[in-house]
Amino acid sequence: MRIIDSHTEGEPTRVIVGGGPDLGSGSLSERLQRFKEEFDNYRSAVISEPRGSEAVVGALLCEPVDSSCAAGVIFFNNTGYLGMCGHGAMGVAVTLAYQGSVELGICRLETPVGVVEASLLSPNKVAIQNVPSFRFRQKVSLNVSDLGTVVGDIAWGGNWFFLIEQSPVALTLQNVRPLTEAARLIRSELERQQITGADGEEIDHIEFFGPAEFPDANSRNFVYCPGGAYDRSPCGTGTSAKLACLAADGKLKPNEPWIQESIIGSRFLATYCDMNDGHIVPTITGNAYICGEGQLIQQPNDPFRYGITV
Ligand code: PYC
Repeated sequence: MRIIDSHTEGEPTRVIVGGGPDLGSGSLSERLQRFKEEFDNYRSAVISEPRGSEAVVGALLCEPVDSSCAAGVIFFNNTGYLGMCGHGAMGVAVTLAYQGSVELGICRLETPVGVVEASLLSPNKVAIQNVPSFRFRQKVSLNVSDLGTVVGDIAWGGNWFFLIEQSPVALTLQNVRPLTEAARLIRSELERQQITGADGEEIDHIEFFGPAEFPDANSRNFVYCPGGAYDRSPCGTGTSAKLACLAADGKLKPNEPWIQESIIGSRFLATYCDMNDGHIVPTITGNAYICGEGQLIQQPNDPFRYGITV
């Protein structure tokens, strides 16, 4: 498989640009289903050690159904598949530009949860117009053993998030382990109580907020991803879910900028348009950089050619 690696505000994306599985035709959701059922070992080979790491999000490029799109994209990680991925969409746009497949300007990407519009503002700076986002439930109270009562909102930003305004642990990089453990406990409690997103969908991202370190940013976050890794970037879909909550609370107006800082101090600039139907359309801007290019090799006698999996 031929790959191009990038990072968006510190969070890695590995795009399969050649030699990936042939998922045939059909909608992106149908092809995602085929990926899951028939080719999951490609996912683990690309993401799991020894070729990848838990922090990497993979992106398989495929033919779009919508001919206005530059590419179809299926995102995946160390545990499964993602409907959308904001930092990953920025990584894909920058990768396509690096390859010479698209020029600066608008590049539409078709994902299993809808079309996102990437504006390449420079070879590294990308603004993503995300899928419509919304808050589903407000102030859900959870009693979590070892943590006590935590209160959070449930929102969709292309993935399902449980967003906690007051982080139970101080938001410093040194605290990544206790932050990860607190988020893991909250996710398990949501699962135990069968608290879900709309249509019973699993809430697989947990997001904590607190004060920003830098005075010009609005907030700092910590985002726990489905496979247990934390997002090094402020998380595009997580920032979209945050905007949906701020909009629903009347705390942020349409087009008003929101600077979301990540746990490593990198940042996204976010704004939204109100669809006046309970949904908003977020635009998230960040920077992605190419950091590697190459070929993944799977020798037939390598016992870990499909990665080290649990
Ligand atoms: O940027 O949306 C995002 C994302 C999801 C998981 C990791 N990053």
